[in-house]
Amino acid sequence: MKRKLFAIGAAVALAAVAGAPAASSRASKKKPASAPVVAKHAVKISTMKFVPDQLSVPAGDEVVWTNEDLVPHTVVGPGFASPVLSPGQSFTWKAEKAGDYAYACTLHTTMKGSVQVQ
Ligand SMILES: [Cu+2]
Repeated sequence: MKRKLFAIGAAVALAAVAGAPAASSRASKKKPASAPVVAKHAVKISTMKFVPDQLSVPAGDEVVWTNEDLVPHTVVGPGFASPVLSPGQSFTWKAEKAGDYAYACTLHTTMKGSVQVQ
């Protein structure tokens, strides 16, 4: 009787050992812990317009404006201001705080857009 109990105990111990490598290999298949991936949202500047001119993004994401027009533009809003963007240049803003951010091009004041940060 004592011997039988020992055998059951050994089997449980073996099962535990056998389970350990499987668990660790599963864990090692996970992506390494690193900084959270920041999503980027693209706005193109084309034919004197921001496209899209309205955007809604979660807080923490980035908005990237790229000047695909033939003339320079800027992107200026509350808390952010790009330099003058020549054609082909881009400007990235990290949307850290929730709120509505209306922005414009200071070179062409009819060019307006907004980003809603949630
Ligand atoms: Cu402009």
